[in-house]
Amino acid sequence: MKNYVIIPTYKEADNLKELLPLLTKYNVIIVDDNSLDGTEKICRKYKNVRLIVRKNKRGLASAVTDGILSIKEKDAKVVVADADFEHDYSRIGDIFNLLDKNDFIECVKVGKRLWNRGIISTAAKRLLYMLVPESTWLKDPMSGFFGFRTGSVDIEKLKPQGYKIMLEIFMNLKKGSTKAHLEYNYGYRKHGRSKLKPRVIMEFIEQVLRLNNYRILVFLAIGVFGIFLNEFLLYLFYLKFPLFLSLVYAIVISTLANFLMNHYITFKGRSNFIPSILKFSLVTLVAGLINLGVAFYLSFVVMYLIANFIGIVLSFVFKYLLSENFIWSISKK
Ligand SMILES: Nc1nc2c(ncn2[C@@H]2O[C@H](COP(=O)(O)OP(=O)(O)OP(=O)(O)O)[C@@H](O)[C@H]2O)c(=O)[nH]1
Ligand SMILES: [Mg+2]
Repeated sequence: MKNYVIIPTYKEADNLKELLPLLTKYNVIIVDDNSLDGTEKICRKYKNVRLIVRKNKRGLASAVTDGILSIKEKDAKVVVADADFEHDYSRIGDIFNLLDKNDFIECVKVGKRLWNRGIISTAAKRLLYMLVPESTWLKDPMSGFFGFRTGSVDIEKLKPQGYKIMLEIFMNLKKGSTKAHLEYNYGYRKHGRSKLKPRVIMEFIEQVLRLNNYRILVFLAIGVFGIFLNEFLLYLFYLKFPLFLSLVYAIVISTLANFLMNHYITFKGRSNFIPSILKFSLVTLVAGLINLGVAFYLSFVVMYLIANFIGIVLSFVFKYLLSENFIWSISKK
């Protein structure tokens, strides 16, 4: 099976000068976004390097995707790495070896990071893990150093957006794909500057919502619908029954409707009915107590309606996160 090393570049000529001599035994694909810094001249010196220059496109993830699409073989082994020496190129051979028996290899960095980037990426990682539980297999989901077999990925489903192409490829692995981790020593950028812009944070949030299949929005819509259903039922019951009983009926039925809709729509096929409804009842109770506690406590500080609203928002977040990771949790292999 053929091996390829794909490296996306933007203004990395100085790094490429030092990097390409280290990679002469591999088929290298450089996907450059028209850097005009001498990248072309350097690449032309190497017979094993194929250079793709993109004139009208920018973006790391789409560059890697274009590199993958340029591979003609049905199944090939691919390693993706940055050009700036943060990744350990001496491990590329190990990744290719691991790809003999695995479809996907995540390279996990060990070593220090700048503290502020550490905080941002830890927060991003937490958000991702909570909203996209499948991704928790990845130890370093923001990484751009990984390997995979092209035959094990639904390439046509990739939506290259922003920076996180490994995550995108991981989420589009075919069923039954085998995977492994490999640790490497994290290095520091040799030349030039990071191309990371604040915009990537927004792009990342968009990508997380998409990988979450917008379940959080469906969950929210079902919740809002439940409020109206509750009011409507209360109106109907109160025509016939005393208020307290009508309230109990309306609450019980709208809560049950909420469960059914989330079970059969938002988290369809994720877990069995009985355990889900038992866990749901427990979580609903605790969420109610959170709403009550927060609203009551905060009412000493702010207006009671605002206090209640904050309580509602917090109990929503609590209930959503537990829905995703407890009530309808997926089995993680
Ligand atoms: N083709 C292409 N490559 C890019 C683009 N943005 C970044 N790259 C390349 O992708 C790799 C990673 O970019 P960096 O800017 O180092 O990003 P990072 O490593 O995630 O962030 P730092 O930790 O700040 O270095 C480098 O080889 C870049 O040249 C782009 O828009 N197009
Ligand atoms: Mg970098």
